[in-house]
Amino acid sequence: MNGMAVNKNSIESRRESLILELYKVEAVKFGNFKLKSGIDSPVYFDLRVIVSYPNLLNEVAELTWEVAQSAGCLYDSVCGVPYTALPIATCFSVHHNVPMLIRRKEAKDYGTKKMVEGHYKEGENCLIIEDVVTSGGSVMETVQTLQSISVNVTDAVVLLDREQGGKSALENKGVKLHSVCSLSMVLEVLESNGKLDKSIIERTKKFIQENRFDGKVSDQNVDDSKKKSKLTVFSHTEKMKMCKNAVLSSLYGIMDKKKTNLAISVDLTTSQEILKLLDAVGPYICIAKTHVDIISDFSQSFIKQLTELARKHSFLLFEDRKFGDIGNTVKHQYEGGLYQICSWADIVNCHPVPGDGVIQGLKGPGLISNRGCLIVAEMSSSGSLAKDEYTKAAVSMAERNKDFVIGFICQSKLTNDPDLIHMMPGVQMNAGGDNLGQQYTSPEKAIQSHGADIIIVGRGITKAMDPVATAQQYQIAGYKAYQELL
Ligand code: 5BU
Repeated sequence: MNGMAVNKNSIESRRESLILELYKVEAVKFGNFKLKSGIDSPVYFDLRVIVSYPNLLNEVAELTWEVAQSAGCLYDSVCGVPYTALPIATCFSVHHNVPMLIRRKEAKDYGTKKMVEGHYKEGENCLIIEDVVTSGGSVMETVQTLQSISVNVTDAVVLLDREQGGKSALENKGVKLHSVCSLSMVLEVLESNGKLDKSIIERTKKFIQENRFDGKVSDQNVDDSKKKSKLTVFSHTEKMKMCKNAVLSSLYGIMDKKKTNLAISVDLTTSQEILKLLDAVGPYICIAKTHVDIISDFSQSFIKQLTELARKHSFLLFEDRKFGDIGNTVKHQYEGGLYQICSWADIVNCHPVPGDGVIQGLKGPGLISNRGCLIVAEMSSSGSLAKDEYTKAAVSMAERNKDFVIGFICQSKLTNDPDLIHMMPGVQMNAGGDNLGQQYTSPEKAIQSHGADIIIVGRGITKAMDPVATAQQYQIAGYKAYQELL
């Protein structure tokens, strides 16, 4: 059996470096994530990525071994919980000459129908290795499989204990859980190294307290899916700090400072009407959305005045151009022609229908000028073809291009990723639509039921008797709906 003394101090300092490294490679992320259990969590561990960093994987395996040694665990073999912990267990096994067992998730449906691969002796003791423990359910599944072939389990080592009750739940079943780090340790290290804001720390701690499994081992895929917690919603300030894109971060900053999630769609057809209205509603909006190709007297002088207003009132400019051609064409349409959109619009949008080329075409000039792009993933108009698989493909396209894509024009919440924002058109206080297919949702529903971060309102304001007072009403309604979610 294995066992050897280990220097505890060296583990402490290596733990800290390990946490910083895991944060750096985004194996630890803060945002809004749906767990397998259906619970929305402010923190997510994706330890699958460590296989891309051999030194890090090695260090994880070494610390796992050292924790097992300092806890005095005695074992004849080691078994990783499939799949993320398999490479950790493999390194552990190879470096310390400990035989490994592999647990199959499903028995082979041919041949030997084995649940466990590798040679073992009845009555031997196996050490379980896991990446993250929440309720302890996955560790317990592996324990039960091993017990079914008469292999004993007394100890398990986990890289990260989320401290949601898994440790005591496993102890109730006779399995001692030892961890390389705990979630509190992760928060402490990231806070003391200036990586996380106090509010994120507090929110995460609150989440852990409110989502404990209280000593019951359960399979998260089954039991826990029934006990969904309240949706964890991040404030604009928190999102501003979490998101990596500069355009998005400045947008969240504006939303927070001006207390608005209102984008006006200023679909008027003369320069003067647009400039006059924007000067008046400027204090209530975070974005002015334009269709410059409907302006009858478009000129570069209009653009100069528009950008001055944006600066004066602190709002972003979004040209709703909906690029939808091959990369080479959209590149010219974006940077050249009459409108030279890239030179002044902070945000543009595109249809995903041409494939990634449309993003690649826009990205060249866009990134040079620090711009952001939204993908039209869903539309507000009746009979829209942008749904189901098309919308899913739009989300993947955004995820692949997060250096330039900052979110979606959509009608529903498509992701919890703080780097991707949801902007929803088709919003009016009066339900219904127009006679050309537009369909309206109220500001409250857009934010609270459809998951919009930003409401886009056009004629609800521009055609109102008093557009300025109405814009303020939309600002208040939209912001109140958001605050109620917090
Ligand atoms: P409305 O007046 O609030 O209906 O104007 C909505 C604006 O949003 C208008 O400029 C449309 O071109 C734009 N829009 C939309 O209404 N629905 C969509 O799905 C998309 C854009 Br994409």
